[in-house]
Amino acid sequence: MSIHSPAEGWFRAPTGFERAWIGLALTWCLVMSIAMPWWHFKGKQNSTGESYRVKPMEFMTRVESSVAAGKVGEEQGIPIVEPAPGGDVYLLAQMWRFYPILKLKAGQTYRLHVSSVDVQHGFSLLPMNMNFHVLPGYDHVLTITPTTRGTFSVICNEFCGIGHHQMTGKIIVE
Ligand SMILES: [Cu+2]
Repeated sequence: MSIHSPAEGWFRAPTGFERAWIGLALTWCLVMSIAMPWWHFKGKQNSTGESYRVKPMEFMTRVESSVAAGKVGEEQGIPIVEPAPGGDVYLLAQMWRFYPILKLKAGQTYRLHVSSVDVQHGFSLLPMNMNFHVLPGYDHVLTITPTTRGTFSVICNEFCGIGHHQMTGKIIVE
């Protein structure tokens, strides 16, 4: 609380550069306020927020049956799964790995289900700029259409314990 009120006529309207900067900042605030919701609907990398409750062991069962149905190979003990184009794809995050390795076809659309069986993990697809939370108890469905062929790394970007730095996965697009 101030003891004295400011003298009459203390206010001085901004002029010159100060006025220009306030104008620029205000304009940018408006641009960002419009851009954020616009990008949410327009940006193809955004999740639609489709998710379902699932018990971790139930999700594990679905992952195992997708592996049994679409296994085409193995790499360092981790199965490589080639799911039917247009179908459901399952990716499990678990301390400290992503399971299995996925082999997808460019131009085909898939429903990628991601979930965790233990703690919170992160799904970060490199070198694309895609980041999603992977939470136990939630089956997060990402509708994806790979367009670029190659091998992509999936890394966990949510600190999940001692082996966090080793938690990587792989998606192959042909
Ligand atoms: Cu992690």
